[in-house]
Amino acid sequence: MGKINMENPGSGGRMSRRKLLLGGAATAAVVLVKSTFGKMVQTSLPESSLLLADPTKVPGPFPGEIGTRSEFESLAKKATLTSSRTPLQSLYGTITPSDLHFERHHAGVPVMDPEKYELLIHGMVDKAMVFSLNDLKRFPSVTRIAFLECSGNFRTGKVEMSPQDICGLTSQSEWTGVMLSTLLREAGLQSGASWLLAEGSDAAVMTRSIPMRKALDDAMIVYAQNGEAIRPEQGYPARLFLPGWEGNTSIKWIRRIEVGDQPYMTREETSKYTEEVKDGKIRQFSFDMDARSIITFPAFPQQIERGWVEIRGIAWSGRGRIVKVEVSTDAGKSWDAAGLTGPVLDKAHTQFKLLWHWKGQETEILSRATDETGYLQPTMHQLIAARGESMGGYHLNPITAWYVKKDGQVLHRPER
Ligand SMILES: Nc1nc2c(c(=O)[nH]1)N[C@H]1C(S)=C(S)[C@@H](COP(=O)(O)O)O[C@H]1N2
Ligand SMILES: [Mo]
Repeated sequence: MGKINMENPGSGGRMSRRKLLLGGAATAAVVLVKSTFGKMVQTSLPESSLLLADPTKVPGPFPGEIGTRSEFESLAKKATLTSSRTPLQSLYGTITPSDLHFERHHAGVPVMDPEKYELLIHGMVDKAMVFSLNDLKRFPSVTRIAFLECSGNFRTGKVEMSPQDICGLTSQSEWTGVMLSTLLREAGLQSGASWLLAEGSDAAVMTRSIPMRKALDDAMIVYAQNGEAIRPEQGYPARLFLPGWEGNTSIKWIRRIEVGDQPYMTREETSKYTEEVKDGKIRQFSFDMDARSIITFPAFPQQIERGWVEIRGIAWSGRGRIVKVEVSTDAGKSWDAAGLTGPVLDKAHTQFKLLWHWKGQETEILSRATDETGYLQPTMHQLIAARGESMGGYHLNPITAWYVKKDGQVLHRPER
């Protein structure tokens, strides 16, 4: 058992004190509690004897050095070897807690020493330059809230699928960094410079070609996420961030930018991240993430009760602001405009809500988003009609329906 440091009980004292209170033996407990709606429900409590005491009689733990999530909340990213997904159905508002930001790595997360970090900018520039992390932080900083989404963010096929399973490869953060245009101005662009190559320092040495138009518009080199240094999983100590563009182009652990006059045709933009459209044609450099929405409540695995239900969800577009989200509670026969929670930001997850009085009927609920360009989120049927049956797995943003059973159970309705 550790010692309690009375000079600074917050440091290391916390767990020790808890252990003291527990006397070493923690017991799980099952108790009956009255729910808000008057029903008695059985709840099993986590292994913490602090709960067994009357919280008004026994002081709780000292302040700690790092905050914790309630023991009653079980939030988790669903992880495979190559990606992990944000639990959209368990979140409120639009900011993704940093430890729940989705992850997609092609060769794992490198360990990067911020002291040794360097970003090289060379090629068609007046002078090649190397920036340390500290150099990047000395430039005027920019902070913006925006989503980041993988272009492979769509799965379907089973009824037991949550928003996390269907489209958990999108997350939103407040990003801070320096505009890429600031760094390019520093290096001096030569005439004819129209593309650049961005390269990561992971084992995949991920590379993508980026048009100069985007680089000079809203591209950022970000070093902070939600108020702290960017997380290793998100590209610590610095990554490229291209608001609204397919996640793959936002090169993490960025170490090199080469300026040129044509695309570099890297592996990730020829064999991958290119989709079949129609008649043997393929679409390359399909950067923009199309407008999309999903109802995150009610959704699988939630269950609803009769009466008022606040339908909630998120909508987003890589082309600008969301201007409208419509919700149908009768399987698409009629649509109602949902309320948008402001401020409605450019290229950002936007929350929508609609009050619904559910009388216990079996039905389907759906949402569809419209962005400021007038683009309306399509059905799967429309996507297939436009691109053909053999379209690949990228840039799929179909309207997602939830099937509400008579008993209030909510299931995914796979696209037909
Ligand atoms: N260096 C590097 N950058 C990368 C990747 C990678 O594997 N290596 N994955 C890309 C892909 S496919 C996506 S969707 C996003 C994921 O970013 P995140 O893990 O921060 O959510 O990073 C992109 N940038
Ligand atoms: Mo991705």
